[in-house]
Amino acid sequence: MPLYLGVDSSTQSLSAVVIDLESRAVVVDHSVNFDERLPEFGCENGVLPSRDATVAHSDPLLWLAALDMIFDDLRSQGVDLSQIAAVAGSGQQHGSVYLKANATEALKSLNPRVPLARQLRKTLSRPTAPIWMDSSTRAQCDEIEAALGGARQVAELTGSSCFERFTGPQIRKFAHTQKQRYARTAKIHLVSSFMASVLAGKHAPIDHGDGAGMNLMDIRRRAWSAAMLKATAPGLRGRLPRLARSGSVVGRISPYFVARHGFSSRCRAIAWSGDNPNSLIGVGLIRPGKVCISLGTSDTYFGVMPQPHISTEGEGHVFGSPTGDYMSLICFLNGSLTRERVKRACRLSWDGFSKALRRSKPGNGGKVMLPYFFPEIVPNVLEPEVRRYWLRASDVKGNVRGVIEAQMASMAIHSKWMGVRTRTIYATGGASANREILQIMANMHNADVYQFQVGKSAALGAALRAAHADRKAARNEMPWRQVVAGFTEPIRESRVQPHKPAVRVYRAFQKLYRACEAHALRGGPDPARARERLLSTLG
Ligand code: ADP
Ligand code: XUL
Repeated sequence: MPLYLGVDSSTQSLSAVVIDLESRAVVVDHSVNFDERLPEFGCENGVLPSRDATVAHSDPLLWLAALDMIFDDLRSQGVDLSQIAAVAGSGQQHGSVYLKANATEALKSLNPRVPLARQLRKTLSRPTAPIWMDSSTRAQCDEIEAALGGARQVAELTGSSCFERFTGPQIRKFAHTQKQRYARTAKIHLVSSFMASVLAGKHAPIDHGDGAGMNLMDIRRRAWSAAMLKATAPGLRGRLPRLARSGSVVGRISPYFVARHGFSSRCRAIAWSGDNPNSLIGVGLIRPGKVCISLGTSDTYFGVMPQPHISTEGEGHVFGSPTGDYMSLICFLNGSLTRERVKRACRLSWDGFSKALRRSKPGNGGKVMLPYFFPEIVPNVLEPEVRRYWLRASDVKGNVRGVIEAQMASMAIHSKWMGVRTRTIYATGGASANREILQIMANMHNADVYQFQVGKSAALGAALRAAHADRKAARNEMPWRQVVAGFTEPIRESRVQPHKPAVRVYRAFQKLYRACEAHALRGGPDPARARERLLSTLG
């Protein structure tokens, strides 16, 4: 029976999920953690050290080394890679890889006796890749928006106003500050299209899902926008790959993977997409109605939309969905790494963290944290600073509850523009294993929350995309609902229901949180009155 492989190149790890479509079984679920397995690349949590807190780059060679490593791992676990009919993938969104003209030939003639990282090193025109955590391009965002007539115009055209981490502003910064390297750049890939190019042995397209995260694609026409390219950098058109549907077949897998890792030469290489569009499929969101919250390195809140519905206040994005619809998404940078900071400062294990949540009460006795350990995307905070209201830094339970209530309140507040009345939330990503966190999510959103068997929704979504695309290419297309059936149902018994008294407390808490946010970020009035009102609901 044919197997399908989904690979997810994320911030902290590379994951692989292999599925058997016939028996609806996940046969492999495996990850390579960058810091643990490839420390020689000098990254921390998958990011290169930087003196400037707004700069976040990673090493494309690290991702290549992880790709060779994960296939070695799978074979040593007895997985027969020759049974894989098609492979698709998922990349952390927005990150970009800069290649010289010699990349075309190098990709075509990969030598199976030499590791990928070693032979592709010479093709990089820029040794590092800016990733989604980078917030160093505010000036470029302002310049691009000004050229287009304002942030709203850019949002209407591309699905998002200019965001610092988006690829267009990143390219503009590179083109202006490193002119010679830009001149030597022949092709600019996203993480997704770069990894797909390596697997296919030729330049792969950028799909509409990930292309929408660049501030370069016309979201309705799904084509490069001439106005955006012009406002971004000179000579950009020729440096970008073509755009394509997310189910496009790039070609057969490169002979490198056949000779070195035992793939079949018939294996199809499918276009990759961003991690969030892949996760949408991995949690079975093929129709509007439900939302998913992914608690990974970033926390994301997303759902399907038949038509683009755009946030004009800069709170979120519209991307293409792999089904051909659209998806709306909000990304919070202070996700897992921020929870880890609090956990570490309080010297707790995850069990201890959960215990602290169980032993403290909704509303946190009126203590509030604004958890900007890192620059934040929504709301926009460029200079990281943790703000505490009526909360001492030494209060363990208060800080643990403070960070989670802040993250959940921020999601509830900043997702209002989507206009979705959320009754069911699908939770995924590493921290979705934590039921105490999910209880706060359920209470804050007044919604049922469900967990999934496979926490790696992006890699699973990629495997399902591979299956869908392969069947279509073989003129044996299967509808999406049939492709995802049996893989993406949440665990029924995992339902976390909202507690009504806590839901009431959180209505007042959200007002207090909003007031603290306005006070800290916009010089708004003292939030003491909002706190009084919360304390009166706490009784
Ligand atoms: P990525 O975005 O890199 O794919 P994952 O979705 O794999 O990340 O999530 C990894 C994160 O999950 C880790 O950084 C860790 O903070 C978090 N995590 C793992 N177990 C728990 C837990 N029990 N409670 C809270 N967070 C957890
Ligand atoms: C989405 C975003 C992150 C990355 C990394 O816009 O920036 O979710 O995709 O996971």
